[in-house]
Amino acid sequence: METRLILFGPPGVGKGTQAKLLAEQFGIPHISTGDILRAGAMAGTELGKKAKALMDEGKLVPDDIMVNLVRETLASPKTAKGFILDGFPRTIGQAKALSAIFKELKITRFQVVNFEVDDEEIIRRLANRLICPKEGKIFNLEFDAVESGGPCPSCGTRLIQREDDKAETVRERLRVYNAATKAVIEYYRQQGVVMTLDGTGTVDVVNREIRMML
Ligand code: G5P
Ligand code: MG
Repeated sequence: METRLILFGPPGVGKGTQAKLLAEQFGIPHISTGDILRAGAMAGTELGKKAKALMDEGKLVPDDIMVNLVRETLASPKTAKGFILDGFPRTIGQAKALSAIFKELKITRFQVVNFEVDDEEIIRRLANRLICPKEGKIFNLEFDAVESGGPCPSCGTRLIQREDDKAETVRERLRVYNAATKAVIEYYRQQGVVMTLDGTGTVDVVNREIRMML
């Protein structure tokens, strides 16, 4: 049976970390709209340049751009066995557009995993996050053996902090989440597809909990 998941929640709750693990465990693609935009920004594409300016300020990229990007990605045969959507949808407009895309693709079964972590912990996690700019791997200074500017344990590339993980940008991202994104969960609650999860454990504990819920 296909596994189709939407990982939902504020910045820093662990969507990317769990999406990467689950993608490996289930052998299905991880579709992170943030990763796609960051890759475009690194490659210097038109979309990437436009998105980077907004991302660096903690603002959302316009719905039409995001919807086209996700429509194209989901239409790929690689998603035949399922997929893990991470960071999309993020507005009611995107959620409605995704329903239309699912209809076009005859997708009727999917689940939304709603991560909950309090703001204080989110701010702490993002202040301690490092990423590998090459592979997008995610680390944390508190529990991974990494240091800022040090090598990625898997490929040796110099680890960096995300531009939008500066304290003031994190505050703006949380504001945008509360203003524009949070309400999306109600849209899915009405469809009876939401599983809410306490995201405050360790990465392994959260991973086990998600797999038990599915
Ligand atoms: P992104 O890239 O989608 P956000 O803000 O949704 O960014 P973010 O920051 O990537 O989410 P995350 O993926 O939820 O957070 O968290 P993570 O990276 O896995 O983990 C964060 C830290 O916590 C890491 O250090 C990790 O090691 C640690 N951690 C993870 N899990 C656990 C755990 O279980 N326990 C503990 N103790 N620690 C853990 O979007 C970026 C920007 O792109 C644009 C917007 O500008 C957005 O701001 N964008 C869109 N715009 C419009 N519409 C869309 N759909 C868009 N998508 C992206
Ligand atoms: Mg992420």
